[in-house]
Amino acid sequence: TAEVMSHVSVHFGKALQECREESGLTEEMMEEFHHFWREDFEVVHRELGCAIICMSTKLSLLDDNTRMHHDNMDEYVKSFPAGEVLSKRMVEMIHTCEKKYDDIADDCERVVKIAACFKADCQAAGIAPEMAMLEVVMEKY
Ligand code: M21
Repeated sequence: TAEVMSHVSVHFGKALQECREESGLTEEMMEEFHHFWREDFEVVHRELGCAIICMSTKLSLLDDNTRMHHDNMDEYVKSFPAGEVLSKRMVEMIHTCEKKYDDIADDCERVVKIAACFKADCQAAGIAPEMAMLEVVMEKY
């Protein structure tokens, strides 16, 4: 499942190039998207939230309220090898985090909190991809 997560992350991360400028996410804040999973990377910058919104929008993963589009996210994850073992769980995990921060009005601020919550929950569940896994998968996309 960490393996599937690494495919999703690497593919999703490709969209960062197109979203750097409009999100204001500098290389200093985040060099490459897969660094998201590094143990020492802190998911804190509001700009990272803006970038995730921009990237998710390009992949049609958000609804009009800037919340996850459940069906599209499920289909997106299923489009990767063995994606069906992760899709439902991932939608649930993200939704659990969304509910925790639903009162934050600023979309970028809310989404970076959701992303940090999602990362922590993945680590706790043992399904966070390891850096070595990500490096290997990066060669495939
Ligand atoms: C998609 C693969 C890896 C990624 C990391 C960031 C995931 C953050 C989830 C937030 C989704 C947006 C929720 C909006 O309410």
